[in-house]
Amino acid sequence: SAAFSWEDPFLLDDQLSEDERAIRDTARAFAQEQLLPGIVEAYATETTDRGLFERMGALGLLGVTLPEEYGCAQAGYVAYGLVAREVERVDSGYRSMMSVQSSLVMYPIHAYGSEEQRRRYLPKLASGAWVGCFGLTEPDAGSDPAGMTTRAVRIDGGYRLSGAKTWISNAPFADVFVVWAKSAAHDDAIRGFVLEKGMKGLSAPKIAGKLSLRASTTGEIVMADVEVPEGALLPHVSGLKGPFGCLNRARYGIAWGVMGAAEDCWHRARHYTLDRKQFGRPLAQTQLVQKKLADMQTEIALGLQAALRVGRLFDEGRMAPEMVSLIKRNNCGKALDIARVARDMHGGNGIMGEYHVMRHAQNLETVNTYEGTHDVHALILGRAQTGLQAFF
Ligand code: TGC
Ligand code: FAD
Repeated sequence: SAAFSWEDPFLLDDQLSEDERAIRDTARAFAQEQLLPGIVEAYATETTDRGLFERMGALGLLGVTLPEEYGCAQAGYVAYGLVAREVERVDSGYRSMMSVQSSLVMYPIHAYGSEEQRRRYLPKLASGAWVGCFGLTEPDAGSDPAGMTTRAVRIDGGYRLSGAKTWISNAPFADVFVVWAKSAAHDDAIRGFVLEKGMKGLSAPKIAGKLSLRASTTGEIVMADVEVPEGALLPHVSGLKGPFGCLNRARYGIAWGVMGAAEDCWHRARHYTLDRKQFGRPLAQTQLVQKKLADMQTEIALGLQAALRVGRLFDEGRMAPEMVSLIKRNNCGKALDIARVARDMHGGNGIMGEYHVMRHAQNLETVNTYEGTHDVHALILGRAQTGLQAFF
């Protein structure tokens, strides 16, 4: 029989190609060497280093799945997932910055945009010279984006947009805004528009004081009669399937990413309980602690294996959105549980920034909520197996 690898119980590493391992190693070195050293302070002071986008871009970590002709790595979805896992091993906020840029801004410009839009935006987004954001959620339309009130009306030579988006990652320093609006010129269908910083009537105030995801900057997008040219419309998609097509990719990346955060919590809890002695023995030599470590190992091994399977299906063109709901929901829920337990296992030290686990737990509260809450994904899966719509 083979030797058991406690860190990689199902030998996930063996199931990756050489190219996938190389991208994973690049992302890991970047995250550990360039993200980890500053995260405690960035989180405490609620600051985002915008220069991180350029550093990620230089290593080919933005828009990983898109074609080389636009400056991207042209790798598969498994590679994209591996990058998310490495970045989120350090902080969910950094993975958020990367996944919004890749899946929610670059992907729709590539999939739904004109050739002119691709050439104008993708190379600069791939290099990190420009930062993008994605505006779907509104103050009164979160889980139910069909209830959005942002409107586009036709004017001479283009459209006029009015409305407000909220909870938008990267918005306060974004150069490019992919915004979804009901378009009067298209029978009130939801259409995508690409806006640029500096347009008259466009502003993106920061939402300060978050107790979660503090290293990622979040803001509103306010559109006070913003006039855009015809070329701002994403021509090749209409309806909610536009934004959902982007969300399928981002949610998939999150399913990998949260496993990275969970692994960090698990390894730290193992290390801490091996070192720390109470009642004359390492905490790790108690039955309760070993059960917790075994639960963490089990859920992470299963969650990663599931994410890998969906990634392979993605690359084969066989992904169904419900598969993504299943892994987004389950992996986020399990990662959040693991982070809370790891915090507990660190005792009093667990509340300190330098032990990292409480920051992961705080971050995962957001990750469990955005991109479709834990319960919304349950309703998607419930609908798929009963045929009954239970949202309303
Ligand atoms: P429903 O009637 O189910 O569908 C409307 C149209 O959309 C199509 N569709 C999809 N297409 C592709 N992929 C999917 N996953 C799709 N789901 C639905 C569907 O076929 C239909 O097309 P058509 O042509 O027939 O019109 O829509 P509904 O209004 O009943 O919505 C149901 C529900 C609750 C599932 C959906 O609205 C939902 O998923 N809500 C959650 C909202 C959400 O995830 N928001 C995310 C905002 S972005 C964000 O959080 C970024 S954070 C990123 C970060 O910082 O990392
Ligand atoms: P609500 O929809 O009001 O939900 C509140 C509660 O009600 C939840 O528990 C939910 O599960 C539950 N609920 C809702 N409907 C039902 C139902 N039918 N049955 C039972 N329970 C239900 N959005 C973007 O567009 N772009 C971004 O970049 C972005 N970044 C974000 C960054 C952060 C830090 C955060 C916190 C959010 C971000 N979001 C973004 C928004 C995010 O997608 C929404 O917060 C999320 O979709 C939930 O919407 P809501 O907050 O309005 O909650």
